[in-house]
Amino acid sequence: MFFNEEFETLPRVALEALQLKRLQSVLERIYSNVPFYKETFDSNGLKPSDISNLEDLQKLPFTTKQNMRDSYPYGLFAAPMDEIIRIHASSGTTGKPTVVGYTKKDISTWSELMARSFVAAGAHKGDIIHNAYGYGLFTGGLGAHYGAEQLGASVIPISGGNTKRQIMIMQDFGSTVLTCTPSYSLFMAEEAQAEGVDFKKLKLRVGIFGAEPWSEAMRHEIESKLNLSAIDIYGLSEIMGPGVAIECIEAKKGLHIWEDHFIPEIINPETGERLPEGERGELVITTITKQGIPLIRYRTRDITSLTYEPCICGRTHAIITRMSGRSDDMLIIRGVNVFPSQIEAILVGIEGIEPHYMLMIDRQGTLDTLTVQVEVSEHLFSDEIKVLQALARRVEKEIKDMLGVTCTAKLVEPKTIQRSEGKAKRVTDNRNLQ
Ligand code: DLL
Repeated sequence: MFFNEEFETLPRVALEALQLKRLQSVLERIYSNVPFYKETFDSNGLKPSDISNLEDLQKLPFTTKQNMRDSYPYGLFAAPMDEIIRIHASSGTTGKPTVVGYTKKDISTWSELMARSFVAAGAHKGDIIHNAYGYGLFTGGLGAHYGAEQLGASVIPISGGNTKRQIMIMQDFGSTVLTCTPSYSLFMAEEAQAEGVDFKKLKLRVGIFGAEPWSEAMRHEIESKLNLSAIDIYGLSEIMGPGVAIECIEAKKGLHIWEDHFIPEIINPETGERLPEGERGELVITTITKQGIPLIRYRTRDITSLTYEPCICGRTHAIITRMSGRSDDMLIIRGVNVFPSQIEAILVGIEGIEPHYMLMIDRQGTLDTLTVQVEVSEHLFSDEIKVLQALARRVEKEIKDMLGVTCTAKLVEPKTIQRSEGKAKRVTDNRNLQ
């Protein structure tokens, strides 16, 4: 089953011809509309017309999250603000988020690609889609919502949280498709069990899970606990949001990336060189239809591999394998993206503690937990316990307020956190997601 059969099954030659045409047009557009790209082209002695085939894409420099940060908030937009109808944002490496804007056409493309993704995952018109991705600046909620409507399914815009109510609604409303992060689905299963609700009696048939790394082992656990078929969905706000790539239910082996809108490449994250088909490296994506904020060779930092082998589902679009990590230090804790540098920036601003810290991430049951160990200043350490407790609560509150992540702060004696002689190791991740 397809949502847009013609485009999802375009023969390779036609697909590549379409990519080139769209690439050339987006290059012209950004050269005239985005000063950052004009300068990048000019300083490399390039003109959009120098790109005469898809291989030439490699002549162009990468775009990074840092470039987006430098042009905060709207500097990379290629459309005037009166054509931008939606703004989303995700965590940047410091306190400032990465901002993206969508024109009307961008929202309609995104809706179509999400609708395609739903169909690839085995959903259809008539399904009741229980959308527990968060609604807000995060792209998960609204992305899945618009796609579900485009498909013509009934969408329940429940968003995240209030798990008991989620389970009641799933039961009473007869939800057939669940969309949320994989870890949240397992938490739901646990809560349901505690409430005496048997997932086997629910109507759920398919779960579409993404926004954080998960493993094959976790897929099996989810499938057996929730009694549904679990599908991996990938995306990132900078490129669009959810629905950049999705597994098909027929093969469930890797994710089709919608190549009529995105050109994927895999590079060696150290050298930037393009890697051959099948080799693992960092995924780089060029958007070829976006109007609001087109990005050329955007470094996703996600590690995967790419193959063009035909798939039994009939889709001709390339397949990326399950993400196996990141080439930077971004952590995803309960679906929230966090950079250690953001936590550091908060700690540095709090009187009475030192900027020596260690982040410990564990998985208790199905939920991620974050513990921030941080050293107290000498002059405070001998102070009464009440003062220290108040300080710990302040650290927790500031991290929650600024980053949206719940953590436990553990204050430790001065000079007890190991100092490093090279690259500091500030994170211990015990979740074992591979
Ligand atoms: O997480 C978009 C999304 C929403 C995708 C709902 C899927 C479902 P960001 O908040 O910008 O956007 O985070 C993007 O999350 O670069 C990956 O590191 C990670 N990520 C997303 N999907 C997957 C996945 C949304 N299926 C970052 N497997 C990306 C592993 C994923 N990591």
